[in-house]
Amino acid sequence: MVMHSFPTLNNDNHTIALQDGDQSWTYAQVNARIDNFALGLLKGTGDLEEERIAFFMPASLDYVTTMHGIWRAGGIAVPLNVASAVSELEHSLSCAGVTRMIANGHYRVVLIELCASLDIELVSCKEVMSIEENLDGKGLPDVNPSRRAMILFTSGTTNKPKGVVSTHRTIAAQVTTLIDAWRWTSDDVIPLFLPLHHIHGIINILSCGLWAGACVDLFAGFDIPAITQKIKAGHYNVFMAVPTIYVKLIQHFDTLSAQGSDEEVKAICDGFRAMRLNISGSAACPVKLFNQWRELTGQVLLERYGMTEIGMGISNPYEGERRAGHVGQALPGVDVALFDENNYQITTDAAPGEIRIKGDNVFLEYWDNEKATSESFHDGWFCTGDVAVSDDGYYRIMGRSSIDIIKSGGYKLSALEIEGVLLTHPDIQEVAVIGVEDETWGEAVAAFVVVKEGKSLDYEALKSWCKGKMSSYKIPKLLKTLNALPRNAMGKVTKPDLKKQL
Ligand code: MLC
Ligand code: AMP
Repeated sequence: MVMHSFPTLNNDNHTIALQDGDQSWTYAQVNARIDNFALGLLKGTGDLEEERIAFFMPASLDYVTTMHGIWRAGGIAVPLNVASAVSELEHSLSCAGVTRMIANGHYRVVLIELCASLDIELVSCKEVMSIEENLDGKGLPDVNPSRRAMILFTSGTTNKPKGVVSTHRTIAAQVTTLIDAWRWTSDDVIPLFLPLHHIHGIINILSCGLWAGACVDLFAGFDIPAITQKIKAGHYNVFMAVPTIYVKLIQHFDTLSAQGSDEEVKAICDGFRAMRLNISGSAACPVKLFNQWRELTGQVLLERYGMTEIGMGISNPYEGERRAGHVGQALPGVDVALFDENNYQITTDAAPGEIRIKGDNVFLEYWDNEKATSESFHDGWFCTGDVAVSDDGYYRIMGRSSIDIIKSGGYKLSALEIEGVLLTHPDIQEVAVIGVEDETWGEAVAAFVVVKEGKSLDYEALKSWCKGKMSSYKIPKLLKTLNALPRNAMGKVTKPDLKKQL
C-alpha cells in the first residue's frame, strides 16, 4: 500500500484545495502533481530513504508539491525561511546533511554559490517533475509512519539553531488533534500568510486545511490590503495568526479611520464577525488585545499554546469559556503537567512550574544532536522551558525559564545568536541582547553594547551593518551604548539588570 501523505489529497476529489491570487487547484490536480514530483525525485530509485531535501520557496502550489512530494518519496522535508539572510542558511544545510535543494526563480539564483560550496544539487520544481504520466501512486514507496518526515530549525539557548525532527506519525497526531479540537471541515476557507518554515503555518493552517479537505488561500506574506479585501467579501470563515498580526490589523483600522474610511473598517470587521473562528498563538495574547478584538469584531479569540517540538499542546475550548490571558487546557491526546525545579509534579493551583509534555505529538529528536535531545527530556516528558500556572484548570503562561529566548512577532529568536553576529562588528567590544516588552512585537530585540575605545555607534549605522548578516526581523529595534555591561561576581552579564536601564 502506498501511503498518500494526506487523506484528502486524492484523485477523486474535485473541490478546491489551494488558491493563489486568481489561480486555484483542486485536490485531484494537486495530488497528481505531487505524485509526478515524487516520481521525479526518486529518479527510478524505490525510496529516498530519508534523504534530506531542502526547499526555499514562499507559500505556493510548488511549496505544497515539494513538501508532499518529498514525503511520498520517503525523504525528509527541510523547509527553509525565505526571509533568511543567505549566510544564515549554511548552518541548517550542513547540520541536516542536505543533498538536494529545490528553489525557483530568484530564490534559486541567490542560492547558486552556497549550494555549490556545500555540494548540494540545486534544482527547480519544474526540473524535478517527472515526465511520466501520473501513475496513481504506483512506483512510490510504502512509507512507515514511524519514519522521519520533516526537520524544522528552531532557535534555542545555544547560538546555533537545532533541527527538530518529526515523523509522519508526529505530524498526523498534531494535525488530527487540531482538526477535532477546532472543528475543521471541508467547508472551511482560510488565508495562509504566515511563513512556511514554522509549525504555525505548516501544521495549524496548511496541513490541517489539506487534511480536512478545506480550501487554503496562499499569500507570500502578510499583504494587508489583499487579505482584508477578501475578508470584507466574506471569503474566509477561519483566521489564524500571531498576536502581532491582530495588533497590525487594529493599527490598519486606525489608519483607515484617520483617513475618514470608517465604512471600510466596519466592512472588514463585519467580515471577521461572520467567521466561525479566530485563533491567536505563538506568543502571548495580551488581555487588552483580546478585549479590543472582541469589541471590534465580536470574535472571542481562541488562544492556544504550542512549540516546534510539540505542535500544539494546550488550547482554549472551541465551545465553552475562552479565558483572556490563558491558553486553556491540554488538548486531547496530549499529556501536560507542571514541574518544579526539583522535578516534582505540581498539583496545586496557582503554583508556577515548567510545562512538560508527553504524547504522539512530541518530536522524535534534535537532528544529529543526541546531547540536546536527552537534555530536553526528563522521565519521558519533553521540557518546554516555559513556565505556567493553572488557574482552576486553565493554564496561564508566566514566561520562560531562559532570558536568552526572545519572541518577536511570533518568531523565536536566540539572543546569543544575535550577540554572536553583533560581536563581529569592528567597533563593538561587548554586547548583550535581551527582549523588551513591545506593544506591536510582544518583545522587541534590544542590544546593549560597549564600543571599542575611541569608537561610537549610532542605531541607523548598526541597522544597515546588520542587513544581509541576519534576517531583518532579528535586527535590534533598540540600541543602548554603555560604559560597561552589568556583571555578577562570576563575571556573567546580569541581563535582568539591563531591562531596568531602559
Ligand atoms: C517583520 N519585522 C519584524 C518582524 N517581522 N521585526 C521584528 N519581529 C518580527 N516578527 C520587521 C522587518 O524586519 C521590517 O523591518 C519590518 O518589520 C517590515 O517587515 P515586513 O516583513 O513587511 O513585516 P510584516 O509582513 O508586517 O511581518 C510581520 C509578521 C511577521 C507578524 C507578519 O513577523 C510574521 O509572519 N510573524 C509570524 C512568525 C510565525 O509564524 N511564528 C510562528 C512560529 S511557530 P524594516 O526595519 O526593514 O522595515 C510557534 C509555535 C506556535 O511559535 O505556538 O505556533
Ligand atoms: P517556537 O519554538 O518558535 O515554536 O515557539 C514556541 C514558543 O512560543 C513556546 O515555547 C512559547 O514560549 C511561545 N508561545 C507559543 N504560544 C504561546 C502563547 N499562546 N502564549 C505565550 N507563549 C506562547
